[in-house]
Amino acid sequence: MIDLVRIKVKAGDGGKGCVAWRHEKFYPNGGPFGGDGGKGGDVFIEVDTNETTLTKLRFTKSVKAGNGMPGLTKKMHGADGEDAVIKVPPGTMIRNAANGDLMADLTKPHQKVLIAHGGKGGLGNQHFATARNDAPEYAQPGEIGESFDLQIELRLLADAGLIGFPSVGKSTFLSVVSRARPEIAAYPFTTIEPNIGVVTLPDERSFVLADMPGLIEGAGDGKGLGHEFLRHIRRCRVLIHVIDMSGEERDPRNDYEVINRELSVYDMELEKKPQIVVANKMDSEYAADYLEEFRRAYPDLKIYETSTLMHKGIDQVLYAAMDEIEKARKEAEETPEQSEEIVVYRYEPKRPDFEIKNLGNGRWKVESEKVDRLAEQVDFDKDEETYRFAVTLAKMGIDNALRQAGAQTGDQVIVGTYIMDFKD
Ligand SMILES: Nc1nc2c(ncn2[C@@H]2O[C@H](COP(=O)(O)OP(=O)(O)OP(=O)(O)O)[C@@H](O)[C@H]2O)c(=O)[nH]1
Ligand SMILES: [Mg+2]
Repeated sequence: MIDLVRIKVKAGDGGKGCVAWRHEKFYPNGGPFGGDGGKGGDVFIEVDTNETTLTKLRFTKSVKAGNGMPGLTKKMHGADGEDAVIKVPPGTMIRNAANGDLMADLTKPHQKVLIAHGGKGGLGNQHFATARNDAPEYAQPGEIGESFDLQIELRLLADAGLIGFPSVGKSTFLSVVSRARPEIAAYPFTTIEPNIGVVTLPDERSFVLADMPGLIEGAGDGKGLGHEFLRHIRRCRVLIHVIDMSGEERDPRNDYEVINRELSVYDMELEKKPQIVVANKMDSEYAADYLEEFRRAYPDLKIYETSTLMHKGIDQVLYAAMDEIEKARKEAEETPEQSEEIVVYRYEPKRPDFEIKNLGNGRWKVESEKVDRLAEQVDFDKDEETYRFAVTLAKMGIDNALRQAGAQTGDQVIVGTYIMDFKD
């Protein structure tokens, strides 16, 4: 089962550099004094082990980091924009929705990746004084922060697994506590593949629960549906061991011991997993008697009585499971597994920064989000700003591209809403 959400993220833009002059008592015509703009905030994604599903993100349409503030006079830096952090459960994969590229694969507690870089702040005019020009009217615009459409996906792994012999009521349990609709029937091996549901407690804590196909004697050696799904059980933090107390077809004590033996035959580690023991079908005629006998056999065992059919005793089981899961999550956080490899991919934009369109009759258009945004910040009435802008375009390779496309001196080039003359 895969949980999937889409979110737009936008890192903050850098603040504009400041154009200012020193005007002080002893420096009546002081030099350029404009400070730099602040850096735009970054967007991070961080693993939070308290999360198990993407439910909280389902209604988040977009996440935006703060913009950098413009530079100030007296060479003062504008404030940096605030970072934004999106919390996700471990096991979350982040893709660029535009092309499906994997940007990050988050598996470890507290793992944090920078997904969209904030723009650098623009330099103030103090940086642009030269021998020939000691009064530069120019300060840099801030860089635009990166933005992406993200596809966030999570393969749900069960926190808790329902185990027990066939027909003890595992699937019924799952159907009562979640929106999962597994098949339920009076014959054994109804469940062939685990079903998964998200359980949300009245206090809003939640975990992922799976029912399992019924285990039988010899399952650990591959009998019945055997190994196939004992593998799934290994990933659960907690096992809910369901026992049929009706005594109609089964012997509860024998069942309890056989299942535990099969777990340890398959994998010694399974035996150590926290187990919540559930005496089910307590609505049946002789269940109380069987339970009494069972308790006598295991006086120290905590046993939860339920009737999944009558929806009785269920909440206590869920709270107990939740507590164990939280304990296990904390432990996993303190002793992270070393075996799994961390894979982090950093996204490299592949799209060219601009495209040249020939409109005919000596007219050309530069199509580029980056250039459009830059152009928005340029005051074209100021020669110096216009000149700097032209230099930036040349540095981006736009002049060359125009030349290669066949532009000639005197042609018109449309950039954003501005028209420039092309000079070869
Ligand atoms: N009397 C009684 N019957 C129950 C209770 N819970 C489940 N049953 C019945 O037991 C039968 C088996 O239930 P399932 O939930 O399919 O059992 P399962 O453990 O998932 O079985 P497999 O998938 O075959 O391993 C069904 O006929 C249920 O109606 C209960 O609390 N009381
Ligand atoms: Mg079942």
